Amino acid sequence: MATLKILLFPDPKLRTVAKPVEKIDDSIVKLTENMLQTMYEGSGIGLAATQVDVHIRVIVIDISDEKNSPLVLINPKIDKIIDSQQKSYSEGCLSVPGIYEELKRPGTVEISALNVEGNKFTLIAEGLLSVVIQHEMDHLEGRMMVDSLSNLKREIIRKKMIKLKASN
Ligand code: GNR
Ligand code: NI
Repeated sequence: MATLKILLFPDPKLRTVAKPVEKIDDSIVKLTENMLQTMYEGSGIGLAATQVDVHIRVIVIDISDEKNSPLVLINPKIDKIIDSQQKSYSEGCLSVPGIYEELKRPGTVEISALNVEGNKFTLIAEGLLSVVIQHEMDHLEGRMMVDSLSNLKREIIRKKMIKLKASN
């Protein structure tokens, strides 16, 4: 396994729209393993392939405290918004380290995806899981947490991230 480099905002590659996975082969399995390792190493609870500069529709998630419940979603879709009432959550992002922003999203959603064996599954996500899945699916569309902020706030964050990159 390998740790992958995470792209940082405002890297324009984070704006790439990811393509569907057509065939789940060894390279996809290996990618999911490396993404999980990268996520755990960064103390994240989710990671989209976009963030490691691979522009296909793959996300990994683990919201468990023990970090022993990895979830892989390939070609994820929101089938149904079950509770459209927007819920607010303080979100972080490994591509915008150290920044937390309150974002509103639908509370409960029904998701379908393929697992790493290529089998379709559905799940009803609520609470933190729902937030993280929606956050990761935004990455696959080239959208980011900072997009809904004011231009001023986004500009402050952009400058912070450029300084952070220069100091690394
Ligand atoms: O680690 C992460 N924590 C988090 C907290 C609240 C809402 C969303 C997230 S996802 C984030 C990891 C990440 O950047 N995924 O793209
Ligand atoms: Ni993120």
